[in-house]
Amino acid sequence: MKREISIIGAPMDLGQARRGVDMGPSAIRCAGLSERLQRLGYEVYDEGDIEIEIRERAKSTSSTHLKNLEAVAEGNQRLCTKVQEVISLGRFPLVVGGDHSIAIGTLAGVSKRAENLGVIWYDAHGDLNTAETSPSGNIHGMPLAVSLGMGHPLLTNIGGYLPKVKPENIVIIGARSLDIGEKELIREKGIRVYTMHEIDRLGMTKVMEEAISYLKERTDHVHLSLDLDGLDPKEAPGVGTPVVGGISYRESHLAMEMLAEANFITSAEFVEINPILDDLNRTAEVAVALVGSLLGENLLFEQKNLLTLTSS
Ligand code: HAR
Ligand code: MN
Ligand code: MN
Ligand code: MN
Repeated sequence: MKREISIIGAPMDLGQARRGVDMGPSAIRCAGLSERLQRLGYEVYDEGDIEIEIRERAKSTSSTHLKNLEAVAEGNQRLCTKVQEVISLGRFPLVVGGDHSIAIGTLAGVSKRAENLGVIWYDAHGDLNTAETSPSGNIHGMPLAVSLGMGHPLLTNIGGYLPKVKPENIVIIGARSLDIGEKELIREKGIRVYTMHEIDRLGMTKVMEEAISYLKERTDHVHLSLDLDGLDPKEAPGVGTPVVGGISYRESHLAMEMLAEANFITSAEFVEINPILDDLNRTAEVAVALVGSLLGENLLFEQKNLLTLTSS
């Protein structure tokens, strides 16, 4: 039984405009990520950071309003390759960011082995914009659309195939800021979304029960993409695009613990941690605590609930 995890840092800040999110991988390491996982009994390999161009050299060269398009695409291709390498070694890929545009590379890397990749998108946003619908030109608002095969070919073709995920295999949790084009796409494609309304109404327990059984029925691997802005900014302030009225710290732990119990997550990423917008290193600490819960930490049964991590 493999219990090996590879941490991959993706210090990407080119998918959005604010400085500092490229320091996310460092912040999350400072918050004790490896140690936390080692204490749980995993074999942890820190793969270091993939190379990302610095902002000062990354301006788009082609005629597009997508910011830093080529540099975002190159970084994501490298991330895709690294994720595939880790998977081929039988290890669980845990990607830490970096802005959410890195999900393009992560999903390209993890979906290759899957017939039916499932994706849990834990986020205040849908990240379902295309070049046509994006209000900002920020690629971190687009990775889920790109993974559906919609968007600029430099992004959709990463990994050499498309699409990476089918709309019916996606569950979005925590949405409370969706653009008009994103809402249209959700309706048109029939993407399952639990907005804050459903979380308030049903409670996180029911939301997670439904999400888990929905994905268990139709997918063979499940990736968790957790944007820290899915949480309420009172509890996770170090993010570039905070939206009030978010998921609580406790609800998020519950969600992660239920995923650990379901034992079906085969890759994960934690993104949008920006230490220069943070209250000390609080948001990275929240991320590390959530990773712990996701990977089986439980106060009473610490060693009993480890994911089997039977991948490939
Ligand atoms: N929807 C907006 C846009 O496309 C905002 C995206 C916000 N950013 C994120 N993604 N953090 O989850 O620009
Ligand atoms: Mn940078
Ligand atoms: Mn996001
Ligand atoms: Mn977000």
